[in-house]
Amino acid sequence: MPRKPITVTQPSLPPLEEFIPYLEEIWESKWLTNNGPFHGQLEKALCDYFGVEHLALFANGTVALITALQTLRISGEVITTPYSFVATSHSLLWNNIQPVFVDIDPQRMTLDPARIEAAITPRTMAIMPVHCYGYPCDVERIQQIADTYGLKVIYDAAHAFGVRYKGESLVRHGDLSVLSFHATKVFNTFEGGAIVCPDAKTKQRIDFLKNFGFADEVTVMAPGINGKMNEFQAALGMLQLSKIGQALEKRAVLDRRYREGLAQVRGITLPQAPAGTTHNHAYFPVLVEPDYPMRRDELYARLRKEDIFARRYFYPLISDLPMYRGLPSANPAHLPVAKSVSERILCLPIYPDLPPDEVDRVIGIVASATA
Ligand code: T4K
Repeated sequence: MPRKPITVTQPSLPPLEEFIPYLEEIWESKWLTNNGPFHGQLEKALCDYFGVEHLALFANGTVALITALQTLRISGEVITTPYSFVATSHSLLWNNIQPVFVDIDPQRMTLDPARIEAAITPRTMAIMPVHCYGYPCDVERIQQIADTYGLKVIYDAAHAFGVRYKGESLVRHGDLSVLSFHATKVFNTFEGGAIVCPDAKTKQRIDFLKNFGFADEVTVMAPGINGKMNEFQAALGMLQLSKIGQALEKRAVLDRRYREGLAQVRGITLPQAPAGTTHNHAYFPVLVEPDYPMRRDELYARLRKEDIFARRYFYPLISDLPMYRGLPSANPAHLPVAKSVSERILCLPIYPDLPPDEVDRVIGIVASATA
């Protein structure tokens, strides 16, 4: 039988027969969206899972990011990282906010707190850091800076489902924390997302904003958007959540296998989450260094030839894209770490159903170049 291509990620799905009763319930009730029963159940279950009091579900992570900025009435400038998926910065442009790019820390690959203060201007209203690959940002130092300058912090926690840092869920940090439940994520509802928020009043504002701004049948309090999660997504989320422990454990096993197999390969650096992190192994990033016998893009192409679709998350940098590169903060001279990491990064395949012998095959190909 021909081998199946190996992609960088692949969604976890429950056995179909286990989802049928959920579908029957939806069909029976004919309640399909707009704050239905599964929506309520999933909000509650995720609050319990994260140990938070308030969370609002969304149709996807990008609309959640856009709405998070609206929730806190952010305008002017927002400090953010160029080393992320485009949705992070796009959410700023959709709100007419100017992104101000600041370089990343070479170990964490997240916004470097040492460089934030120099980027603050009278127009700065917030910081939008990203827990890239589920590696926690330096949340303490970022909060200190925000407190000193009176800035809000909105975390893009799209990669951070299930990550714990210093004993608590990472999504508890910041004024708001935004998750993605896209098919490629650790926890998926096909498409989906959420905002974690601190109090009932903020949650109410978010709920209005994600439903066109409706406060009641006749009152529209703001030009809100349609960001609602539907009942199909929420029901799937309930079933997925019951399996998340096993999925995270399988990822951890594969991560260990990669680390053991690649530890001695010359020119391959294996980044890891900072001390104090219980990681989710959402991605398996490696850095292809100058002493590796081929360049990153050659290794990428070599793997593709073998039907192994590793990805260059995140290359190119957001700040190099046409809609951002004219910004003063996008000057590559100010972003040397992000630039260098984006030129060396390669994310190898990792997902719960990835067979261990396929991990060994990937390791073998990566190692063979140095043989
Ligand atoms: N912030 C950050 C930091 C993010 O990374 C993202 C999304 C967001 C915000 C926005 O959240 P959402 O609005 O998406 O909820 C993918 C995802 O589309 C995107 O959600 C994700 N980040 C980004 C890192 O990766 P692509 O363009 O690389 O996806 P794609 O379609 O090439 O998929 C990657 C591989 O996954 C495929 O080669 C095969 C596999 N796959 C994919 C899908 C969609 C499957 O096996 N099944 C599938 O259904 O962006």
